[in-house]
Amino acid sequence: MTEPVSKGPKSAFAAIVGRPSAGKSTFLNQACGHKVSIISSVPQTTRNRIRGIVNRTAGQLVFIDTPGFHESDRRFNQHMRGLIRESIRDAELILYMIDASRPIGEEERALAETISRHTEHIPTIVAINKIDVAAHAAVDTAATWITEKLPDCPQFRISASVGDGVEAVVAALLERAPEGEPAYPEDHYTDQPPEFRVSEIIREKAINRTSQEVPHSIYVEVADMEVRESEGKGEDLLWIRAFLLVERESQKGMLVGKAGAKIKAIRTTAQKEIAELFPYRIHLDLRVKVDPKWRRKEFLLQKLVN
Ligand SMILES: Nc1nc2c(ncn2[C@@H]2O[C@H](COP(=O)(O)OP(=O)(O)OP(=O)(O)O)[C@@H](O)[C@H]2O)c(=O)[nH]1
Ligand SMILES: [Mg+2]
Repeated sequence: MTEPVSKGPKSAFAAIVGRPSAGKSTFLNQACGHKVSIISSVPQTTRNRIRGIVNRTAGQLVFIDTPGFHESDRRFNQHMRGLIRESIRDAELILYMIDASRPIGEEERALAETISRHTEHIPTIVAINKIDVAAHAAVDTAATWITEKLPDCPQFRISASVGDGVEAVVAALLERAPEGEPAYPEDHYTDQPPEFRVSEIIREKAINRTSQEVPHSIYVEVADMEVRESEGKGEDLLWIRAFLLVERESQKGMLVGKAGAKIKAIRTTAQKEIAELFPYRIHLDLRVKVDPKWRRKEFLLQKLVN
């Protein structure tokens, strides 16, 4: 007599890896149904490992969104590559995201090589992304190339921003996930502390309004968050004081803008999005400050928390 196949709930940690701007964070937000990770057209938007939780009837996936894999000797980039390697090592599943709208270059080859060293013991799914804008021929080229590099990994053609193929990827990952109890309660979609989510929303709004090297030079520090009771006069207020740190004096003006127009736009759009997270009215006090050393400090802090 054969043993009945057990069909318990699935539970796994899945690392999302890919080059900068491949669409990793966009995928995570689509799969979670919430904005968990910030998005921009600027490469290397994600700087930390962001967890997003996906609950389906078949089970739970905890996705780890990672910074884009970028070959560079700069210490900060080396540090971010370290985060990716650690995420892969700790993961039970890997989702490898390729941007089909860009040619495969050295960086993609280096990443595929890194991933290939893990596929034997970690089930890996490849998502060929941006099929809404990539030429058919480019999608086919990416698919052929990946079949050669990672022959045993199933491939999916998706558009993370439109949502096409996202559920198929989630289902394929869940199929390969081990059985187990969920790591988080089923109504959770992230485990990020509120201060971190607030700082990331502000950073996104600032990145999207600056250009050249400025987006990479921005760091957000939430100095204070405090609920002020309305004493019967409507909704309570969440008062937030935050600083936008830049590395150089010249970058300060670029964030403040003419007559303060830019910082005002950053403040109001961030405030609106923060209001969707909390059951309070929001007051965001946002100031720009120069701190040439934030990168070094962040580097040290990350070493402590990651
Ligand atoms: N047309 C199109 N654009 C996409 C798609 N997915 C993501 N994008 C865009 O690609 C850019 C980068 O997306 P992100 O999700 O921030 O990419 P990422 O891989 O997280 O990037 P890093 O955090 O910098 O590594 C953004 O402008 C997205 O809107 C897609 O399926 N189609
Ligand atoms: Mg990202």
